[in-house]
Amino acid sequence: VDPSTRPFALSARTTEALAKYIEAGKAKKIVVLTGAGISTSAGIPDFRSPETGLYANLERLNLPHPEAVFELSFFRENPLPFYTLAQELYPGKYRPTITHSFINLLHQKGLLLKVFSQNIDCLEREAGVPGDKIIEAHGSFADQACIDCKKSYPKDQMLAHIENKTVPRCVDSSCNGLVKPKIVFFGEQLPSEFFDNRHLLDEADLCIVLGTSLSVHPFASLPGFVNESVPRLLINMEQVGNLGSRPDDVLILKDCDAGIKELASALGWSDELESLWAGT
Ligand code: CNA
Repeated sequence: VDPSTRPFALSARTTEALAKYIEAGKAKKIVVLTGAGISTSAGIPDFRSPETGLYANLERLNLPHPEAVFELSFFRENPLPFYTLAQELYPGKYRPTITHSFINLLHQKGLLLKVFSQNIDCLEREAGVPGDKIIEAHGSFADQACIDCKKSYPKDQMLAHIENKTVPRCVDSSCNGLVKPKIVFFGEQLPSEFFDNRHLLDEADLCIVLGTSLSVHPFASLPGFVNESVPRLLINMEQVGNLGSRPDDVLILKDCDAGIKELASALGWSDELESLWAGT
């Protein structure tokens, strides 16, 4: 197709064409959707990558099936596997990746509308993205409560339990329920801010999907809310969801950090990005 007559937002389905779209000031409300794949290079395993993913390495926890570690019914019976994992995943141990810094760079340039993250590692925040720009769709370790009476549990005591891989119990001894960080388990409702902000996908003038298998609902439905005429970029090891099905979808099927560096280079932002990342 002759680029000048291509009746779509992008002149071609390439990184360069997308960079031109951004440089032309057409992307000022960017929504970024992230998953575990943006944190693997920080040293945090994802769930589903064969061999390296958590699900492939959970035998040692003696689970009936890998997902059980994030199921409330299993947690009630045996909370220890979750606390073993929590000790590994707990925020503060890992450095944000250059991909996380790119999200912060979008924010600093005033182009980031919102980032919806499925991750519980808080690395978007640690990269410098302000809290009000982040929707932690699957909750976070920021808060914790009893799963029965819902009473809040002190942070310092929680930290001690996480560090020792022991199981905290409700502050109310007559309840004695199990305490769990407010990360969303399978079957649990997502935080209300997820639903309150979902409409932003419809306002976006660019959607960037990074490092997710898009296999967990309702998060997986978010790219579908993006306007048909708005470009969507996927940077992931594999094609996921229906990304690629629209004329303005751009797919960079490789490592997130490599794909992000490619995009930053096309935008002339490489030095800025590297120095932002160096400061994390
Ligand atoms: P997932 O289902 O494990 O999928 C990860 C996706 O990323 C896959 O498509 C991989 O091919 C891809 N991928 C892995 N590494 C890279 C890389 N370096 N570059 C590009 N692509 C890569 O993870 P999702 O996030 O989609 O699943 C949702 C779950 C995973 C959420 O509920 C998270 O809470 C949960 N999780 C979070 C973390 C974390 O906080 N870092 C870690 C593990 C799991």
